[in-house]
Amino acid sequence: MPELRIFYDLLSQPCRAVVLFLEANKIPYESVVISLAEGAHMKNEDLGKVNPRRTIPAMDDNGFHLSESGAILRYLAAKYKVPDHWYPSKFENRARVDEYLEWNDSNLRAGSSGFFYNKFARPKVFGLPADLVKAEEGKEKLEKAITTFESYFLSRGKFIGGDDISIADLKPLCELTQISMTDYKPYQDGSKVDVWMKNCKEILGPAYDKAHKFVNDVIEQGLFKSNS
Ligand SMILES: N[C@@H](CCC(=O)N[C@@H](CS)C(=O)NCC(=O)O)C(=O)O
Repeated sequence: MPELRIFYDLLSQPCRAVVLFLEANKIPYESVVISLAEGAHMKNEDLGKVNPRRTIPAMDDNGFHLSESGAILRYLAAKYKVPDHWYPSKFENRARVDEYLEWNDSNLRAGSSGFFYNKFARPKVFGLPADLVKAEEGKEKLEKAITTFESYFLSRGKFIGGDDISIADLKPLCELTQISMTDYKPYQDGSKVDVWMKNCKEILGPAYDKAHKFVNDVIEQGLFKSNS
């Protein structure tokens, strides 16, 4: 049994980012699946010990407990000595990755999760009324974030850190795959962000498919289409 335990739900964007990284680097881990829809994050005793704030992803590495996907990704990249491009040792390149990770949660994630949670997850996952005002605010924030993402964060090459994929790419990728479950597409076919997504998917290959099994099933079922 691997000593690394990861608490996650593939419905969650930051959880998928961590699972993607583990799968892409073939790092062995024990899955502890926490169903957000069933409120398991509030009840699971082990999760309460590993992360008293009860958010996922959370990690238990042989007694070392960590939450926050960005911190978990940096920790795993350092501990497992993965190829350098994931979290570059050259400090300028690493700073670019960190710059994105600092920006993501209050911009691109705030927009995408604000839209998705209020319009789709509340009614279709949690049995709560949709909040369309907050969903609209999320959508506006997401569109603004995508403009910045393209003009600034994707200005240095194929990926955020330059020509190679890094942990920074995994977070926005999973935010935008969340939106791909809906009938709203916040960017044009062939746009910079669209091409970047295709490049990420291509390079991640089977790891992408494994982490996105839930997303791909939902797309097939049309669960998060506005009129379903
Ligand atoms: N900034 C955190 C966000 C974690 C987060 O919000 N996770 C959600 C699922 S996407 C969660 O655990 N929600 C349950 C809750 O907040 O009670 C990260 O990147 O790990």
